[in-house]
Amino acid sequence: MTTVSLIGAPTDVGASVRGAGMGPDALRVAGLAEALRAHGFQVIDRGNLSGPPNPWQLPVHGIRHLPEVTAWNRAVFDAVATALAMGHVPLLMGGDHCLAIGSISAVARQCRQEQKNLRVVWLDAHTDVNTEAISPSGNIHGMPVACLLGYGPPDLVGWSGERAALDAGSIDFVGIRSVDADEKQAIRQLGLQVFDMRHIDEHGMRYTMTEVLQDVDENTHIHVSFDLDCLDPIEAPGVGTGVRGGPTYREMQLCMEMIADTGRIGSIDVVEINPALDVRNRTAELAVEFIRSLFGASTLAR
Ligand code: B3U
Ligand code: MN
Ligand code: MN
Repeated sequence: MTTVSLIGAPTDVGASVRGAGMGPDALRVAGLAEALRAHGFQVIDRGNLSGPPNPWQLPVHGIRHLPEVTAWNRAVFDAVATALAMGHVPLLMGGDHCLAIGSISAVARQCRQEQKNLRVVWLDAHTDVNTEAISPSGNIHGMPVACLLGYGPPDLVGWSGERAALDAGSIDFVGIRSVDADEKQAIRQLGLQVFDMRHIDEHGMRYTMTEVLQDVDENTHIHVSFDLDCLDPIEAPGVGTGVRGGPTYREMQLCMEMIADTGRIGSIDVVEINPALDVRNRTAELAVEFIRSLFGASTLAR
């Protein structure tokens, strides 16, 4: 039986808006563990990690809160690595998206040890591929992909054991509609695979996900990094940096169901839920529905 390890990281040190630190409890209140248990999984809630408070300071050399972000990611890296070593599926409950640095670095290290192919599916309105040199804000939740590709402050690079935890070909972005000017150039230079909203409008979510998942085989570990601002803010108002024009509820359900159909989901981040901006915990409840689908709970399944 698959065991899912829930890991709470209650912090917003990488974000532009306060509030994402309440995400783990919002997911608990929305019934995440119960939903997965009802679907036949063993679920262990590891509680919340601890780390430094948010000092709410201005950027230093183009980057905000580097020591705090580093400390939180260290805790996440260790917790995710422990869960993976036990054969569990770690589900990181953020927290803001800077935490994907620790989580995906641990996943990449484990995949290398097990000689598995890692495929990261980055569901987001943003590509998060800024560096301290080009970020317009200095917020590290806009930089995790760059750090994972080997570009970023030395403190946040190389945790997987290699300079780059990921190569550009092993990450696919879905739902993108907000990219900064210099980020666009970085995307082109790196050759990243970005399935933006225009692509989804023109080809549909079904075809898009067929492209994303085309080279998944029995030796693939899929990591889903799910930023709730991927969804249209009409559906998911509880996020700090919502952007109009995202996937609908139905499109996101299909995206999750198609990932589930591969049977290769190995680890997940659920980040950027901001209960301070939400309406009656709707965004956390939505996240729980989508995670159920990601674990295979489509309407007529089983
Ligand atoms: N690209 C902008 C905004 C942003 C990125 N990720 C989020 N917002 N959530 C930045 O600050 O890097
Ligand atoms: Mn993000
Ligand atoms: Mn985002």
